[in-house]
Amino acid sequence: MTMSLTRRTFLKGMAVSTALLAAGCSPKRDTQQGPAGAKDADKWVKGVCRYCGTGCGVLAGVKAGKIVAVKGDPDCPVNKGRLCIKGITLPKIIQTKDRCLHPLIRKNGELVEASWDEALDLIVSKVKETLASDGPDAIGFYGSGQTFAEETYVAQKVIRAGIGTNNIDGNPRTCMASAVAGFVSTFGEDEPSGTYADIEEADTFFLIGSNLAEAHPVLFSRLVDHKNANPDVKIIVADPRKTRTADIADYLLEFVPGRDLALMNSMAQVIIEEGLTNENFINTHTEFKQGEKSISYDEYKAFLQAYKPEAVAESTGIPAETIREVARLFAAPGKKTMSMWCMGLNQRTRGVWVNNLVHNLHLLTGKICSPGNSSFSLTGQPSACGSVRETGGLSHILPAHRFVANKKHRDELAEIWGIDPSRMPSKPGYHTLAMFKAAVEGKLKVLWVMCTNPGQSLPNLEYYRPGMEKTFLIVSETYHPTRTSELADVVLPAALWMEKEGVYGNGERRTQHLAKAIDPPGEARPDFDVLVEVAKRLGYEELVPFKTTEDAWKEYQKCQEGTAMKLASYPRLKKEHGLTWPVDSDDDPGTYIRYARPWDKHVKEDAPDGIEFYGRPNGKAVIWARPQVDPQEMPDAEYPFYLTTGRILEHWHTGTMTFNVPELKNAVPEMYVEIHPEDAQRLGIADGDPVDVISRRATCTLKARINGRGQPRKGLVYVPFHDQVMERMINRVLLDAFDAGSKQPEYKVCAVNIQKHGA
Ligand SMILES: Nc1nc2c(c(=O)[nH]1)N[C@H]1C(S)=C(S)[C@@H](COP(=O)(O)OP(=O)(O)OC[C@H]3O[C@@H](n4cnc5c(=O)[nH]c(N)nc54)[C@H](O)[C@@H]3O)O[C@H]1N2
Ligand SMILES: Nc1nc2c(c(=O)[nH]1)N[C@H]1C(S)=C(S)[C@@H](COP(=O)(O)OP(=O)(O)OC[C@H]3O[C@@H](n4cnc5c(=O)[nH]c(N)nc54)[C@H](O)[C@@H]3O)O[C@H]1N2
Ligand code: SF4
Ligand SMILES: [Mo]
Repeated sequence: MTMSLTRRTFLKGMAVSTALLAAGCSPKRDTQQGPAGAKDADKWVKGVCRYCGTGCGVLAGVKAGKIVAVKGDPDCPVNKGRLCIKGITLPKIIQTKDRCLHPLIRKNGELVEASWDEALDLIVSKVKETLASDGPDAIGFYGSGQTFAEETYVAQKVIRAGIGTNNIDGNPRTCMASAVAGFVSTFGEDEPSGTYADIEEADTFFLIGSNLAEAHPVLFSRLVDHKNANPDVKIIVADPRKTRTADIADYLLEFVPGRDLALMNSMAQVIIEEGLTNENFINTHTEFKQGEKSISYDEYKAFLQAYKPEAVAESTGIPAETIREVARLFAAPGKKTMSMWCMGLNQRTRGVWVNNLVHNLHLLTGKICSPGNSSFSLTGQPSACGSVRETGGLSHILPAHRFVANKKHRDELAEIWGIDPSRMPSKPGYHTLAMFKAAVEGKLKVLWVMCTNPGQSLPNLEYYRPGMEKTFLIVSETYHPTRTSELADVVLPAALWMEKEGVYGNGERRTQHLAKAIDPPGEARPDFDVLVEVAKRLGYEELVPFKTTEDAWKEYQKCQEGTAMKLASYPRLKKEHGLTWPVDSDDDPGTYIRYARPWDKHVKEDAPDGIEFYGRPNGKAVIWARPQVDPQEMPDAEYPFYLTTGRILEHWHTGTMTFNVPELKNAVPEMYVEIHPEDAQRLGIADGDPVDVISRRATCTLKARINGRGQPRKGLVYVPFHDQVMERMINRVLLDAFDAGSKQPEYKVCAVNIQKHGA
């Protein structure tokens, strides 16, 4: 090895280590991280990190009824012992001064302490009264990708078969709905074909609309390790903002927000024009569609002619030659390509279409359904997949990937549940924004919110918050006050992470069990127990014959029979470190790659190339012709900037947990607005100056951040949405447009003006 090579390798190693530290991860995989308390623990209880959809396995160290330390589970294949800064500091979310310890009910305008009996009686009488006066559709449940699967399973069963409405939705609507609709419209079934194991197999990575370094830090660390060990690995990052993820990029496409459709159509055009397609794969495993109708391959090619790189260079802000280079890299013969994306694509009025376009690139090149070839939608919450997409926790879906609109599916469930099919409501319920709008309009009289904080996380809050105040609002929460519990009529104190037993399902189809390690404080109770008790008090005993979460799991497993979404049993989940479904028998090790043999046994034995997209009637995936359509609200003379919002490493959503951890709070005590240096200079704004961010809906005042960890392109500003202080709650400023197909809100693009505060 020459000197210069050694030096180059050393420098590269330095760069990736720095990237790792920026992600808050230890660079060494096998380090048994854990705070000082680790040596005091009497026992270690197996669980999963409370935060992101990565789904890192954890071991919680317990002493005298308290969690004294957390370390990464070395046997969990997701993280192999590694954790990020949020995972390491988990014990500190438990004992805090704002834990909600007793039920509260609103009396004379004030929330006052009450007994559980009093609180539950009030809920039951209100529900019965509303059923009599307004019928079942005046009642709704808004859940979360952070509950356990058993909790949402019970909630949706009681809402549907008990109350008699499909008005159950949840925050995954704000997060994953476009990914779900993207998978279903392309492959006929939800959830990705590959798993995280593809990271170590791939040669090329296409990260679009994902800030992996801050939002999925341990996956980022796996990618960094892989690139470190294989210097030829190439990474393309497409984001209108230079983020920490860009630190490891070979290509950075800092394009105009909302122009992903044009960008990916252009890549597809280059791939076809330059003969980089896999024609055998296209002919055998795909078909083409545009809108409602089928089209030919030639018609698709003709459609793409408008997206030649030269034609979209200006509107996307990416030079034509760069588009060609990344398309060639993506499609390079003999190389394996993995795409990963998250909210930059999903949270858009064309979220479904833009998901389709990533799948298109994989289908055109045949880079899917084999190790390292993966069209992988990253999941945000720890159990958005496991607890909501799989259990039927949205208004249009039923357990095990069934659909409300499908009578056969409804009848199957009625049979499993032992109820008359007429008790299964057939009308799809309110999606998230429709549900909160119905509250504003006085049509929704009772709303139960569990494990989510819509009073802070919905868009256009000035419009929706009064509706939450007006409706009879029940809030199941671990902390009080929050921006939602402050609006409640009843607050039910919830047991938190590791204070209850249940199952999470992460973004790679991995189902993992969390054991109970400690008792909840005060009178806090697991959400599962509360749901079961309320159902009983409402007279639906026969729907909830569950003493434990395992009882509910067993019934839920019955719903999975005959589908390809088969999950492992409790005894196995307790013993093993997560299993990726389908898990078809008690000795099945789980499925690495779906739709492909030898891994997926649901594929016909004689399927050509061992591949079958069995979710589709003809076994073929769809390549969609989807045109560029701009976001709903574009900058104009009065509101000349694009605003986008998102996350930072240290904080989790509405901050209820992470602002309780001193290390995380002190790292970033308040949110800010990132501005491009030229824009700032033109407006006389210096780093740290207070800046008004003004939209048609509201104004926030935040400190300017220039050349910070995220650097937006010119004409774009960025605000993380974690702040709880009203003047800095950016969701007041956001517009509530949503995708017509997925109903997911467009959190990622709206128009604002900015000015120095007081100027
Ligand atoms: N630290 C931390 N981690 C988290 C969370 C958290 O709150 N904190 N939340 C979890 C959850 S629920 C989720 S959903 C995930 C979200 O994970 P990510 O989606 O990775 O995070 P975001 O910051 O919301 O957005 C990602 C990027 O989208 C970019 N973007 C904006 N507009 C566009 C556009 O038009 N096109 C493209 N391509 N990109 C655009 C933004 O600049 C941003 O860098 O994170 C999960 N992990
Ligand atoms: N501006 C902007 N807004 C966004 C987004 C964005 O990118 N930009 N992203 C959207 C996305 S992707 C998401 S996922 C949502 C997330 O938005 P939310 O779900 O509203 O945010 P969280 O802070 O995760 O809320 C979870 C709540 O559950 C409580 N909790 C914790 N554990 C338990 C438990 O076991 N039981 C109960 N009952 N409560 C518990 C926590 O204290 C917390 O208040 O935000 C959406 N809003
Ligand atoms: S990467 Fe996500 S799941 Fe893993 S420790 Fe960090 S927050 Fe937890
Ligand atoms: Mo999310």
